[in-house]
Amino acid sequence: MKLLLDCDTGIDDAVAIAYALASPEAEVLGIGTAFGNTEVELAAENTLKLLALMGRANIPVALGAHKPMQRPLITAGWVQGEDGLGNTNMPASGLSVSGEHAVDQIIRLARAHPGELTLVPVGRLTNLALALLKEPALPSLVRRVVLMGGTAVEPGNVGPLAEANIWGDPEAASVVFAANWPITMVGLDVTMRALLLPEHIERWQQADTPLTRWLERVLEFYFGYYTAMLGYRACAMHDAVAIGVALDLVGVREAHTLPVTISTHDGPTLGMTLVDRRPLVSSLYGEQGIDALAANLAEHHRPHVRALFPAEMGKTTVLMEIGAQEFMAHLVERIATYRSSV
Ligand SMILES: [Ca+2]
Repeated sequence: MKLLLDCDTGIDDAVAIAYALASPEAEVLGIGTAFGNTEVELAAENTLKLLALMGRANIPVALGAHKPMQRPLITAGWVQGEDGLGNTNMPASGLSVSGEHAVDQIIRLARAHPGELTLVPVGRLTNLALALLKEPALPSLVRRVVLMGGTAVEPGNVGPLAEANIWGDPEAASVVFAANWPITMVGLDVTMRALLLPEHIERWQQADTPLTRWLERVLEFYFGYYTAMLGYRACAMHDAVAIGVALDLVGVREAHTLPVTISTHDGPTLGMTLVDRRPLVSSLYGEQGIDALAANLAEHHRPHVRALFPAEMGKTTVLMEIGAQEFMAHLVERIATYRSSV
C-alpha cells in the first residue's frame, strides 16, 4: 500500500511512523510535516531523528506550511513537551529535509502514482488544503484520504466539540472535507480507546531494541499528561489508528458514510466536525432517502424539504467503533519486533 504521511511529530506521531515503517504492508513514499504539536521545523527534525534511528533515512521528509491558513499558530507543548518529544532532547538526526515543500510532494507523488496513493494526514490539514488549491485535480489522482481528526459523538479535546487537528486549522479542514475524494475520518470516537498501557511498555522492555528504548523514553511525558487526565496510567495512540486503518489492519466494528461539514465559526463550535447522523435514523430521514420522503409531499413543499436534508449519504466514512485492544496488541508487537537495517 503506497502511503504518504503528513505528521506534526509529536509523540503519538512518532509511534505512528514507527508502526508504519515496521509494517510490511506499507510502502511509505514520503513524509510531509505540519505544525501542530510543535512548530513545523521541529516536527521535521523529530521525524528525521526517528528515521535515523530506524535506519530509514532514504524516506524523503518535506517541510510543510508554517502556520494555519487564516489563524495564528498555536502549538501543544503541554501535551508533547517543548521539543515535541517529551523534553527528551534526543540526539540530532544529522539528516536534512528533502528541499521540496510538503504541498509539492503531495502533488508530485499523486501524479506519479495515479489512483494508488493513500494520504494519511495525522496533524493539521493545512498541507492537504494547500495542495488541493494548487492542484484541483488532486482528488482524481489519489486513492483515498485516511485522516486522524475530528469527533462524531465523543466530546472534543480542545473544545466542546472540537478535536485538535481540525480546530488547529479549521479553514484547511473545511477545504479538505469539501473536496470530492473518499475520506475516512479516524476521530476521537475510536482513537481515545486505542490506549497504550503499562503491559505494552513491559513487552517493549522485553524486546529491548533501540526503537523500543527510544519510544519508551519519549512516551514518558505523554503518559504523564494522559495519566493526570484519565486517572490511570495510559495514553492514546491517536495517529497510529489512522495508519492501521489505511493498511486495513484495524478491525472496524462500526462505520458510517455520512455528510461531514467543518465549523469555521469563532466560538464554542469552532473546529467542530459536524457529522450529519440523520441518515442513520430512519424516522427522520426515511430508509428510502430524501426522494421517497419528498414524493409524499405537496409539490410546493418539496424544495424546502430537499434543502433541509442532505441529498446523498455523503462521502466521509466516519469510524465509530474498532477492536481497539486487539489493534493495540498488534501495534505493540509490530514495533517490538522491528529490526533496523543499520
Ligand atoms: Ca499528530
